[in-house]
Amino acid sequence: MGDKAKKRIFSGVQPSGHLTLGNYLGALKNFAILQDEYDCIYCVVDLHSLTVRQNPEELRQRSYSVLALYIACGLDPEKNILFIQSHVPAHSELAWVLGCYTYMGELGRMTQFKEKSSKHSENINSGLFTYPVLMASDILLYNADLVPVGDDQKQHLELTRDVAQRFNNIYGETFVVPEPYIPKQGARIMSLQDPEKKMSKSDENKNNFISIIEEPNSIMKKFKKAVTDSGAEIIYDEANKPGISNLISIYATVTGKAIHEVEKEFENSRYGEFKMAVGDAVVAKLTPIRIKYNEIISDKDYLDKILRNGAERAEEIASKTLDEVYRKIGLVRP
Ligand code: ATP
Ligand code: LTN
Repeated sequence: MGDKAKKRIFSGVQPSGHLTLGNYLGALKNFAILQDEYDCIYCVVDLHSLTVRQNPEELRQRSYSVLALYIACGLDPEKNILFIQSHVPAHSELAWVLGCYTYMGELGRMTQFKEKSSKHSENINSGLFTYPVLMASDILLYNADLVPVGDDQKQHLELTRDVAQRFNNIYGETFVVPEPYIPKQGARIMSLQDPEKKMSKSDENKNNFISIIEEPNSIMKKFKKAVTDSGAEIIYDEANKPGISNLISIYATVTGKAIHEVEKEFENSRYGEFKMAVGDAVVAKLTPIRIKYNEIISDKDYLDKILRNGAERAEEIASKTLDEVYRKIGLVRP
């Protein structure tokens, strides 16, 4: 385990679609908040997105798009390591090793695997099954102390911890056992049309999600159409009012207010008015990000330079961990 002055953070986002308000509130917003206090590594996990069939040209474009969004959301490329997973081969290499320390039973219990297998029943590939092993490799290669993610990734983090502990028990202290960092608010933003389901960037119904770079008119239309519940009160009740509760969560997280403050603020309002207030707050939050994104997305030289630098810095850390692992398990080193 290397010497680290600051605690280290690692997280990643798949380039599997346009990043959503859920990705922003559950993950990216916190990435930016944590960058001063921690030594941060943020990755575009392109290999993970191959578990679902991708259009090659779109995938390439989206990988740049995630990087540009990292920067547009406030991540400083000098301060943080920003890179693409496939640029550092140690991720795939460690994944093979860790796969030999992960049980089929553990992987079969993963909710994301079950959900994605039923959604893509025509393509239940082995990558979908071993996905969490690659994720564990991402995190453990950098000896991350903390992993900021949305609520849906909690189970994968637990598996990562189990694999790290298992390896450490056999071979002696090798990996830092990471902790999840899941925000109190915004960790599980739900779909606008189907609030029982999480907002997901790969949803085929575009009315279900708000993209981070969506135009204000379109954002307002989607909030206007968002599903609400029976009754007229604006109160937080996930079980009986999933639609309104989701909108309250969004408004609270975007404005930094507590749920009870939001309920109070809108106690005399109708659903329609409240939906427009949520839309306005989201537009206000996302507009500067969209403007910054549009400024940098076409500057491929700038983005490529960041990627080269990021991969170099990531590689330096990752190759040391991989070498230590190879030695400990008994591989002959060249
Ligand atoms: P996909 O639809 O392709 O599975 P996704 O939208 O779930 O993608 P990921 O790339 O898997 O997004 O996730 C990036 C980060 O955003 C993760 O930390 C994840 O937990 C978080 N996240 C994803 N969806 C939400 C959501 N609806 N609410 C809060 N956080 C979320
Ligand atoms: N599995 C995550 C994306 C991801 C990740 C990671 C997150 C891949 N590797 C490492 C944190 C740390 C997802 O589906 N959201």
